[in-house]
Formats: sequence, C-alpha cells, structure tokens
Amino acid sequence: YVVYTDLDGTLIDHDTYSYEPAKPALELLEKHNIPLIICTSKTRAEIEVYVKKLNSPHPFISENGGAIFIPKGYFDVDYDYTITYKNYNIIELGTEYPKLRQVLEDIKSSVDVEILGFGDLDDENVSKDTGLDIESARLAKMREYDEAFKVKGEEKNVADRIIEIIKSHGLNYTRGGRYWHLIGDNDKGKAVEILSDIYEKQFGNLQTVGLGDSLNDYPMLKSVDIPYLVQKPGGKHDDSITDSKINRIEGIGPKGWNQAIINLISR
Ligand code: 2M8
Ligand code: MG
Ligand code: MG
Repeated sequence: YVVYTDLDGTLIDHDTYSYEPAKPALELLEKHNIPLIICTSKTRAEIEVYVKKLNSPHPFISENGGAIFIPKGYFDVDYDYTITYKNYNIIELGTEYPKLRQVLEDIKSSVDVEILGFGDLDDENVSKDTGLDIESARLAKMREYDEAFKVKGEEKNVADRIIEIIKSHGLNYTRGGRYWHLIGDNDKGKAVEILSDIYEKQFGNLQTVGLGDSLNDYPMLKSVDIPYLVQKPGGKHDDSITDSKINRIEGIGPKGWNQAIINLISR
C-alpha cells in the first residue's frame, strides 16, 4: 500500500490540530513499512513541520495538488521535474499565487459581500480565525499555489456569482473545512495519480489508499483504490460527498482515521 492523507479535519483535529487519537494507527503503518503521503491544503512551510514531527522521509503534496515535493534520491526512476529547490525535486501543477490574488481582487470588486483571503489577513487574524498559533499562522500565509478565502455574510446568494467569475478566469475552486480555495487546473486527485504512477514505476503495482473529510478531498478519494471518508465535527460526513464507492468511517477526524487504518491492515 501507499497511503495518502489529508491533514486538517482528517489526520489532525479540526480545532486542536492534534493527531493524538491516530497514534496507534500511525505506529501500525510504520510497523508495516507503509508510506504515508501528506496531501493537504496546507503550504509547504506548514507541511514541513508535520514531516519533521512524523519523522517522514516521504514525498508530500501541498495546497490542494498545487505541487508534489519529492526528497532528492527518493526515487531513482527518471522524471521530468519542473524545478529543483532545496532538497526537493518538485512537480508543479498549480497556478502562481500572485495570479490567484489578482482574480480574488476581481471577485471582491464584483460582489457586494466582504471577501477576505489569507493574503488580506495578518498573522494575528489568521491565528484568531483558525485557532492556529501565531507561528503556524505565519507558515499558513506562505502560499504558493492556493488562496484560502472566506465570504462574510450571506454566502448562499453570492456563491454562484463567485464561481462564475472564477471560471471566467479559467481557474477553479474547492472547499476545505473552513475556507473556499481558489486554485488553478490542479486538484488533489491529479497530484495523487502522478505520484502513484512514479511509485508504480519504481516499485511495481501497488494499492493506493486515501483518507479525507471534505469536498477538496473528493478528487483524491476518487483516484485511489481504497478511499475513506472520516466524520466532521458534530459527527456527520460531508454532505457534498455522496459517492457510494467511498468507505464512510465512523469517527470524527483522527479518531476515524485511526479506525480506517486498523480496518485497512486487517483486510
Ligand atoms: C486552510 O485549510 C483548511 C483545510 O480544510 C480549510 O479550508 O479550512 C488552509 O489555508 C491551511 O493552510 C491552514 O493550515 C488551515 C487551518 O485550519 O486552513
Ligand atoms: Mg480536511
Ligand atoms: Mg494500482
């Protein structure tokens, strides 16, 4: 197996950002030598903190499939990487952040409600809004391929208009646990497929597993062999995901994650 996981609301708790309840399953993966690949809305800078904490030597996928970061020397198969930076070979799939910010400005001037992106907020405000500590908020603002934004006030009435403007610029959107995300032609599923192809070239056929909680995980869950959806705070599954091929796990966030991996290993 190769296991792809979302972070916010999936491996880590929506509010406390802790993966404590998933520790037994994390140990199981380690014991069975199963690679755990982080695939999240978070930025490279944020993910690097988790990579360190989990002591992970594996590649990861940032900002809703914006880019795949592969530690140099991890694979020896040839691949035409987009760029090399620090110790990574990088496959870029997303649109540059400044372009996303321009389009967000267009959205702001076209609708009557207040729209705030991470680029409009300082560290303190991102921290207040998300419950991240100040240093984590600073890392969350280091965006490269995805602008997280919120719509203040009556969102329902303007949602269609926002989507229309996004599409008119040839861009896309998705939804995470708290925010809208403005992105390019990328999603988590496309990134997972590319990375899985490289794994298969290197190691032969394998079974891919995916774990998520929200709409932005749906492309990833569709692209893996074994998809798991964990519950949201409050105990419900995301109601925008109705696909019957996706295994719905009982358990909110990391608790559900723990159960899903236990189920996987005992298959
Ligand atoms: C944002 O992502 C989450 C993902 O579900 C959301 O949309 O609610 C991102 O901007 C990420 O960088 C940040 O760490 C997270 C904090 O909750 O929020
Ligand atoms: Mg999530
Ligand atoms: Mg396969």
